[in-house]
Amino acid sequence: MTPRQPDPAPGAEPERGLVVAVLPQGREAEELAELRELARTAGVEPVGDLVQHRSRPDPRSYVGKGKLADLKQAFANAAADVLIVDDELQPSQQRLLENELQARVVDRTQLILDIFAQHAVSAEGKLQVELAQLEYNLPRMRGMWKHLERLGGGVGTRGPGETQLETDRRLARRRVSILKRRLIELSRQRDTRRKSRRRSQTPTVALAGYTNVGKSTLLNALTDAEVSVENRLFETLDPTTRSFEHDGRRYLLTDTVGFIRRLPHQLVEGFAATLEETLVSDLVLHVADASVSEERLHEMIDAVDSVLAEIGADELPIELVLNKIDTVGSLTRRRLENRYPGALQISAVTGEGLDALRVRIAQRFAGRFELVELLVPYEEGGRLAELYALGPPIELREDRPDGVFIRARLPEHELRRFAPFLVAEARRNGATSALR
Ligand SMILES: Nc1nc2c(ncn2[C@@H]2O[C@H](COP(=O)(O)OP(=O)(O)OP(=O)(O)O)[C@@H](O)[C@H]2O)c(=O)[nH]1
Ligand SMILES: [Mg+2]
Repeated sequence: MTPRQPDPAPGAEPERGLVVAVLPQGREAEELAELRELARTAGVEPVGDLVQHRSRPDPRSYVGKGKLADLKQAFANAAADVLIVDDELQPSQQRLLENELQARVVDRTQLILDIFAQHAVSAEGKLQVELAQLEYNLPRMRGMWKHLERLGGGVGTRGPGETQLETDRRLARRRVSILKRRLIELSRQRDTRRKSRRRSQTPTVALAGYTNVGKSTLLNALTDAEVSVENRLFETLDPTTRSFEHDGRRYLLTDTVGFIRRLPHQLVEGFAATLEETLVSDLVLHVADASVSEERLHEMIDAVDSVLAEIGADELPIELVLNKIDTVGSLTRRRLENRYPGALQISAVTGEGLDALRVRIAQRFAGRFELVELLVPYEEGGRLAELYALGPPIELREDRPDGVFIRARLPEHELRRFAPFLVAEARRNGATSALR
């Protein structure tokens, strides 16, 4: 696991980190801002930075050979303890940099994995992080035993270090398969819970979006949830589902883990089960942060779209919601309106636009249910039980001389089953569904 100690005790000096990025020209301001934010969230104070403009990192030393001297100088000048690198390093690049600087080098993936490790709360979240960490560490284990390898020496013999390395690798691989099995088991249990939710026909909405855009704040604002909200990255890792009512109908709303550009693949894999929560929803609210620059906003929206595509959620109906609209003026609002026509502008903090959002969600589902009036004769009591088992919102029930009169919203595909009892098709709910 990672050697760094996160979240220093109050009063203790946080570690000092120099951040370094290899980038094409013109992108550094925002790229570095995000990397600094990641460092801070992980408990490292960014005390300096260095950017090299290149089309791609140097395969040996990440920054170019010539730039290495500048890097050492900057590291010393900033009195840094640790180097934070914007990309995932090859194990050999990491070793070379560590040797050059005589200090620890943490790459972007490790940084994100660390943050996830600090924030994992549920047993499942912890397993997912452990799995991702093991998958990150497996190809990097060789370095850990270097000092022992030297003891073995000799041509054709394996040093004790190598043996130990093999043992460790085997143990790690075994642990990986145990973790995978457990996660599959947990995912199955989740599946069962989900199925029972499906049976109840309650429409499910997932909140997806870049990290720190306000998904949890929105969940809290729309439901009575008390999910933790923090101005830092990856506050939420575990999906939380709560319900809210609008116009007599119940909806389920699920908060999910935030995305980030270049999400480490170990995490996409490890968190697949959690991300599945998004996949099985009926509607995805893609929450974006309107308080950042338009370029950054666009980039974040793109990053989320590509993760959604990666997990196969891009075929679901998606509704873009621009949050934190309280932080921008009328000019920006109009510009955003032009750029993202139809996207609701809301503030989870002030409550602005939340009524419109509830209406929008309801409209999305309107066509899936139909308001009907049924008269079920008393001798057909079994059918009445079936009806109740569907759990539809029942607006009226009256015992009449010739049977039980029911006014309810039925899922469209169940209508035929109850057709014989239809009294009259009640007024349709207006809006046609965008879901079909
Ligand atoms: N001004 C303003 N701030 C907001 C709004 N919504 C959320 N925030 C702030 O944005 C920060 C992040 O909010 P969260 O709800 O934790 O964001 P999240 O998307 O759940 O973040 P992760 O769980 O880390 O992915 C907090 O400091 C919130 O107070 C909003 O509408 N307006
Ligand atoms: Mg959150």
